[in-house]
Amino acid sequence: MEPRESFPIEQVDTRDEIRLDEPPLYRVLLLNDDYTTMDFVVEVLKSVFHKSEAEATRIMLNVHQQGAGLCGLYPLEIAESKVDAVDHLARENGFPLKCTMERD
Ligand code: TYC
Repeated sequence: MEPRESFPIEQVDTRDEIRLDEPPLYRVLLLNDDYTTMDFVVEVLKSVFHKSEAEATRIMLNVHQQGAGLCGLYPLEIAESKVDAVDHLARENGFPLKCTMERD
């Protein structure tokens, strides 16, 4: 191991930083389909992801056009609960809407 130079008090050595205090984040994505109504997707984005009407509409249209779209970045358990909430709402309302998550 190379000895390290010392740093003045106001500087921080971040060369080997291990972010113990920051949990990994997960991207929660909505997937497009041909049957779920646009209004329902906007309602889901507002109620589950706390988006404004304008932002929810923007995300919904992006998913509709691109096939999938980002709803947000969350720690594991919050991401899982969002995916579950979308699943339950979709089933309850008879829509095939799918929501997935992946490590950021
Ligand atoms: N493609 C759907 C329609 O034309 C709308 C839609 C948008 C569905 C986003 C799912 O995640 C979705 N009614």
